[in-house]
Amino acid sequence: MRQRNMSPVASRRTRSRRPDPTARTARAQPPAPHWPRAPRLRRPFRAAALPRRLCGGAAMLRPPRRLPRPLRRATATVAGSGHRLLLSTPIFYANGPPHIGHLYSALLADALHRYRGLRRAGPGRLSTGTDEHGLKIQQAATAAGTSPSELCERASGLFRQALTQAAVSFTDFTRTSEPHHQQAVRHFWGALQDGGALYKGSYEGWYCTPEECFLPESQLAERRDAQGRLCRVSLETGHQVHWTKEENYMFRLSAFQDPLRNWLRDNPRTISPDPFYQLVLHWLEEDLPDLSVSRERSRLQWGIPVPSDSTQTIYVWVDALVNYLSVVGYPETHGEWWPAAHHVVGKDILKFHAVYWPALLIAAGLAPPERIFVHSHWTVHGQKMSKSLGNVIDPFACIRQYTVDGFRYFLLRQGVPERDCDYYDEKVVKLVNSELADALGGLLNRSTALSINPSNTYPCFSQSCFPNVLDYRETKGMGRASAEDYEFVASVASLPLQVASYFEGFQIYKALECIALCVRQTNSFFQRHRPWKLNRKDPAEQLWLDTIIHITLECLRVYGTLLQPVIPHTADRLLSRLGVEPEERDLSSLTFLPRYSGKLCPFEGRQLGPDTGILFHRVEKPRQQQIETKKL
Ligand code: ME8
Repeated sequence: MRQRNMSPVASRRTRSRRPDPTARTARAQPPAPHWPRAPRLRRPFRAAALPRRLCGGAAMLRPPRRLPRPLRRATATVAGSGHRLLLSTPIFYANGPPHIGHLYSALLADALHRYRGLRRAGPGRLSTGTDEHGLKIQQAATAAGTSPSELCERASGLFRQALTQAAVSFTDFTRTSEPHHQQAVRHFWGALQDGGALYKGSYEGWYCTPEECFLPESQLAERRDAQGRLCRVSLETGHQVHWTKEENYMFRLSAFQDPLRNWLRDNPRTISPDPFYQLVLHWLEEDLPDLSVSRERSRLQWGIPVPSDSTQTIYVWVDALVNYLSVVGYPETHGEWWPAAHHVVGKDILKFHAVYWPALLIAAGLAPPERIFVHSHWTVHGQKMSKSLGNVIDPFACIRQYTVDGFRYFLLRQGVPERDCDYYDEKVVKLVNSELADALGGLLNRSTALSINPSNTYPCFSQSCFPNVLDYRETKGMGRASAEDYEFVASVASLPLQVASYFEGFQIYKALECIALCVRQTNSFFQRHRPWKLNRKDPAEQLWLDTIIHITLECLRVYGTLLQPVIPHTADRLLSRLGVEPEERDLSSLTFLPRYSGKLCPFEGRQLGPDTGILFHRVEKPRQQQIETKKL
């Protein structure tokens, strides 16, 4: 994993403390077991506790003067019912076109944002954008024979277009070249300076331009370049590094080691999944050198000048991170949103978000973000995606080939945040065809076929066929449902809570896995009872037939509702076919099979929506392997 670091200018020994495993969130008991074998549930989201001390252990260096009072407010603005929440994607470097890795980050954030909408959890924003300053962009523009601003204009447009085509429901798109963002960065710099968190120092180290950071010796290797000369490269990415020596402004990062540790120990769910939380704690056990936060303007012109020192340009990472504040109106109106922010980031930029960003925020008198969701990377046929290998996968081509929903489903169902995932076309075709076209589409098709449901209505559920029992092993002689049927409806009944718990823990792929399993079980249920063989003229058979279809449509309603954050268009078609009105599609309307417990079912007897044909068409592999087609 790429561990970016700054200069070894100031470092100090730290005490080694292991995290207290008992501090983890306790698990709550499940609700009353109305259905047999309900799964155990996680406790709902808990308010973040306050950091115990703000600048503990910072005695060696001058700690920031201004105390971060808003930290105390952090507890009051937690995401939950009725609260505001800012969800964010990283802002993407505008030095090249988007690829599926970028899209994956954005889709994860989009699914969380849409899911929150389903919960009617309160006002929410989804921010994204482009990171347009820095040496990397400056050099890319020179190489392309264009100006940085023109390059950024084109790249930013492509990112916006890719996200829009992929149905990412972003509410804000920040370009760091925009005046309002630059104003926010200048203000933020002023807050750091006022708080005593900056000093000017001579600085030297190995700089990696593609990663826009300095790397310590431990993260370097030696390699021969094209001319056979020995050169230093980043161990992780293989990019060449260059020795850089200049006068820079330094940020007293080392003064924040204890505050950061305390913040994370007190808020163990801040970073998900857990292995990344452990990794950050581990980083905080090691030396935390101060951070160079400016570059000489003579080397880097494409960036925001340091206020009151026109010989220096603000470090691109400080500039970029402040997008999370500028988007919510910093320095004027951010208090309405901040710190209710959840950042989705790739593992490559975890240190920037979980160490540097919170430290910068505290130093500027603000609270750290509430949560950081981390994901791993997509590789292609086992290799890292890179322009030089020519294996970059173009999201535009994938959407064309597999449809928006097909490709969204693939990335979110197959992407596992904890580990890298490998992309190849056969995998997309197989997954999307089996789970969306065959299993889900087939189920809708079979259960709404005119041959078994000629009235095209949501039929009635009969309790005499499927009696409400406390223990299904005692149903002998009662009704027509088997033990397997009881187990199956129990698993569908528990699905919304399982999905909620997986979304909460940033395991969207697991939520989709559970849904896919239930869809398979519903197909088996339908197949097992062969409703097409039942004699509609026999009133008893008709009751059972109606009950089978009712249960199947209820299952489909649950799947359609829960799949909205991932496959919004297909879910919309599915719910429309079932006659579910737009206002009946949120989670509060998701009581599964209410008639089983003797409650009213608003859908019973209702006319189904019009048949608009196949729910999801099978997809095919492209003739040639997908390679990047969009160019800047
Ligand atoms: O790092 N697989 O921008 P970026 C999965 N501008 N996700 C990937 C990926 C891959 N192969 N490659 C990239 C930057 N990503 C900075 C961010 S935020 C204040 C500044 C995802 O364009 C991953 O989330 O290099 C990565 O962090 C993000 O794209 C942005 O990458």
